[in-house]
Amino acid sequence: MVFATADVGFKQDVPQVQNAFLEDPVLASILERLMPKDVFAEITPDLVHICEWSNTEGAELVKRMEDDQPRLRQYDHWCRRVDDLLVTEAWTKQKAIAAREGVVAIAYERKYGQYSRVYQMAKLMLWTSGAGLYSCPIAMTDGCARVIELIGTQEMKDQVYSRLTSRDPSKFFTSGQWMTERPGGSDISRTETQAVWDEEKKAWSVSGFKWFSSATDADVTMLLARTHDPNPSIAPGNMKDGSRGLSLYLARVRGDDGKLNGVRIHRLKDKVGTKAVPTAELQLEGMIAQQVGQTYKGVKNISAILNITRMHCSMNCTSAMQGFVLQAKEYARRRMVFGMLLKDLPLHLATLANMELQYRATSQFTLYLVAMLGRIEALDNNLPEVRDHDIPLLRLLTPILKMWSAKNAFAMSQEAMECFGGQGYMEETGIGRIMRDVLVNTIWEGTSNVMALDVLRVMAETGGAALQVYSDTIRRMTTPLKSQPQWAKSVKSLEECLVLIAIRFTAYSTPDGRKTLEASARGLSFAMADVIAGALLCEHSVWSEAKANANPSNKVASSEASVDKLFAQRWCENLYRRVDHQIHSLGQEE
Ligand code: UCC
Ligand code: FAD
Repeated sequence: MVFATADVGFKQDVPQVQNAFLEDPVLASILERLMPKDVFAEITPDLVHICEWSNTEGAELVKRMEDDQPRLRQYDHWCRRVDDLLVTEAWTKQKAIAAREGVVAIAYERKYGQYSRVYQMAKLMLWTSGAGLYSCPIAMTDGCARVIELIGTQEMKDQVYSRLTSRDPSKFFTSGQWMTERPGGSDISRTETQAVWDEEKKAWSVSGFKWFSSATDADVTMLLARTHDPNPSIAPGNMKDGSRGLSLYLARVRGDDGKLNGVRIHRLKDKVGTKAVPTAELQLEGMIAQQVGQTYKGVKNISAILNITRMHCSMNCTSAMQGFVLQAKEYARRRMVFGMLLKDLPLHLATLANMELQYRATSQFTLYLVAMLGRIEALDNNLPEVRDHDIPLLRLLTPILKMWSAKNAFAMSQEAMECFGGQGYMEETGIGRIMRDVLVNTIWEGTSNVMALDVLRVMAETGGAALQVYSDTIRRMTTPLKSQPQWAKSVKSLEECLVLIAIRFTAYSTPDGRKTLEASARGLSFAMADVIAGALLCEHSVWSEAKANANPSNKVASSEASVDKLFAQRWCENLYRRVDHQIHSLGQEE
């Protein structure tokens, strides 16, 4: 008789996603729709390559970054304060690879004009599984580059922007973003950090305490500080209270000699996830900095970073979802239970289908906004479609997408873990790490409530015009479906949802209704996300069907078209009930 031992007996076939880009029809078909044929063809080899890298060297680096986390050596053996931040070799290597792969540069070289952003973000999405949380400093670097591009001085462009967007590892700079202080991160109006003009150094001297700094090893940082005005008539103590007393500053974190620029690393944070990232509390004492943009316009000026990094958060969530779906499907093809493969069991299949539906909706919504960002960055902003459509719509939808994708990605991480049974709960499968890491997207770069309130800010600032653009856009997307009976239920559902959303905003847009509007803000944002995601799934399905019809012998295209339609209709037909619940419930919308 042979007994099972560690060596003898059943061994589970190991699930392995070989190449996320080649194995996932969703991303490729969205890119194909959003880009001209020649651009799509030209970037495809790079997307295939980055997946190969992510699965091999990248996966190994992520493991090493997790096993050997950053440490702080605060004093040397002579009791001298040194504040040595010790990051792993793997983390440092990621920086060089990020530069070589152009994960920031692609967006600013604009080789493909308005499509450059889509290319960059698609690459980032596929790079993330091999980069791990190195995507965090890259997001802030991208945001910093955008601010300098928009409002930086020529000197900042020559000395900093050129390095943030460089492909040369020996020149490449990363950036931090220091906003949060002990009195508040959502509300930065009580910021204690101060900037005083140093006439001798002809620069600003910044002092205070920054409560969270993720990219503590960054080369430069953008930070907010309360500006000392030499004119005492401005305010008592030469400073203005509140967030409108803050200005934006750019500083080197270390000098050319490697010494910290007026920074003491007070402590490294002990976090639930993002363990590879050296997040610290920082004491600033005379950090030499340059002001960026107008005095007292700090919040407005840093918002360009926020809007880019929030997009990175959504891309990070989309990437995680893609991984969950591909891995869960792959496991279902190999794991036997009750004499059958998981993939053949109706209930498990339904679980996988729900995950895939959420992933499809999220990738549509994310890439839709990325394409819009690309147009704003590359085209003349006075073009009516950019000025009157893309700019207000991107402003409205960025916080909605950030909040919605973060909540949904975390929820999906739990489902993905369960799909692997007990193995899912093991650190070795990596789902636990991604679950912890993806969770932070609900908090950093603004919590869910702050995102929902940002939506109300946009509504108030535009007097409802942004909502009009949103509704008109969705109606335009569904117009081609109206004449087709098979789409009647979906179109009706989308239109009724738009009415519900508009009624809710109108009803509470009075001084008396403000509190109720605020309390419903999350539900409204979720509803708006679900509706536009539905319209985008429909729009994609129409495109997919046209592609299949244009080439009837292409069996793959025709099967993809049927699947696209199935998912779009499934999403839309359940929508009205969900949206009705979301906009009438307080805080139980997800
Ligand atoms: O968490 C952080 C980094 C972690 C690492 C992240 C890596 C990402 C990786 C992803 C992939 C892995 S850094 C800290 C992030 N902190 C936040 O996100 C702060 C959250 N709080 C907010 O967003 C608040 O809403 C505040 C701070 C913006 C509120 O400030 P105020 O001063 O009270 O706001 P006001 O007075 O309403 O707005 C001031 C001005 C207004 O314009 P003007 O001056 O023309 O009236 C607003 O319209 O700023 C404008 N504004 C904006 N403009 C405010 N927000 C925005 C915006 N998002 N876009 C454009
Ligand atoms: P609070 O603002 O105190 O929020 C507490 C609760 O109040 C939340 O539920 C929030 O949604 C809610 N809330 C706040 N305002 C309102 C309102 N008006 N109405 C209703 N509810 C509200 N910051 C940086 O500047 N740089 C960094 O590099 C950085 N890195 C980070 C890395 C990690 C891993 C983490 C976790 C955070 C990081 N942060 C960083 C800080 C982060 O941006 C803030 O923690 C976040 O913006 C929330 O601010 P807070 O911690 O002060 O929470």
